[in-house]
Amino acid sequence: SDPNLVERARAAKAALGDRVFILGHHYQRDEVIEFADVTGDSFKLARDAAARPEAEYIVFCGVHFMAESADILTTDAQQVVLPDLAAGCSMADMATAEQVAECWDVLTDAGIADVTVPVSYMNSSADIKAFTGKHGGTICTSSNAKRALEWAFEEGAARSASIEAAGGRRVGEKVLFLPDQHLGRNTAVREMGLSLDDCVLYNPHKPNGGLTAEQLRDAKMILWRGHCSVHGRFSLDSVNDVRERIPGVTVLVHPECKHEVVAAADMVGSTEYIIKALDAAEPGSKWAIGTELNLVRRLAKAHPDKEIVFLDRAVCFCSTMNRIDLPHLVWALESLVEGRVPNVITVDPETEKYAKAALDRMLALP
Ligand code: CIZ
Ligand code: SF4
Repeated sequence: SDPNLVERARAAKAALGDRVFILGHHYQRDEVIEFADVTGDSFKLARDAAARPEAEYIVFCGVHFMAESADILTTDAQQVVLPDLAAGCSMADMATAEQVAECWDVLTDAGIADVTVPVSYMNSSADIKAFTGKHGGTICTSSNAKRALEWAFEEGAARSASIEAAGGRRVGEKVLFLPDQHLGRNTAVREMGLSLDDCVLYNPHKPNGGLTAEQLRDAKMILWRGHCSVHGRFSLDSVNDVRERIPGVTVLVHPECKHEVVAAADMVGSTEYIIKALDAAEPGSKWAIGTELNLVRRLAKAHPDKEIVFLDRAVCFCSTMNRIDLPHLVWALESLVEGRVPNVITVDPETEKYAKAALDRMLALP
């Protein structure tokens, strides 16, 4: 990268000292990661930011929903800066507050809202987290999705039992999983022993989600029709192809991948899990990794004694993550040095209150 920009970033960071704390998501470019005080997945970063109350400015090198979570978990005095406001997340954008409110009306009409517990993936807007908190649900990450689902089904069963005790008709408990259908389906089927038929797909672009009231009543998992445009691109062909190219390869994928990809892989886990697995891997071992390309390339560089390849032949960056580049970071830092706070991400107090309730529920999971 441009040595002049590297120099300017260094100078601005030094001028700000402890007043600024720079967070770098694992999927960020190397030129940005170089300036991060900590790296991590979205949840770890939000917690790291909360552990630095003395930092006035949190510069979040990641995407919009992550900056929102950092704002929710940090003090009111701290300001969260997103170096490019166009750094959104296509998955988070697939569930809007209006669509989710409409879905809840559909579940209410089908007579199942009372026994449905929402579980929302960290990769969702603050509005969706607030919806989840309002309806007594929880947030989950790709590391604790199983525990979140176990809790939610127990919670739903308790709600169902109390309706029955009050003389109502018994309806089986359900989870509404937002917004990533793949994480929801993979966790339900791989880790909870549910079948694919226990899951239905709610399509927010169709009347009643494209489902009949009967389908909704019979379902155990109601999956929102959202997905990650990056992880969703890996296919069964990518897995078969890499096994042919590299005999003995271990295929390790993120649970945001499609069910058939996860079913064909050898190992499945979050970004933090992937990083740890490669740290622990034997020298000479061969790996094909199904997650974002910046991270895979960085891991390949960090482990020259292992053969680490990207799962697909085509390149597959997260285009919105990549919007945060060195020029944007320099601009944000130099603005702060000049006393202007650019691109502040704030969540309104009402939304924050309910979103925090859902996040706290996750933190209290057994
Ligand atoms: O796919 C993503 O954006 C991930 C894994 C985010 C995160 O860190 O939770
Ligand atoms: Fe969103 Fe996928 Fe990009 Fe993550 S990798 S920020 S889920 S689009």
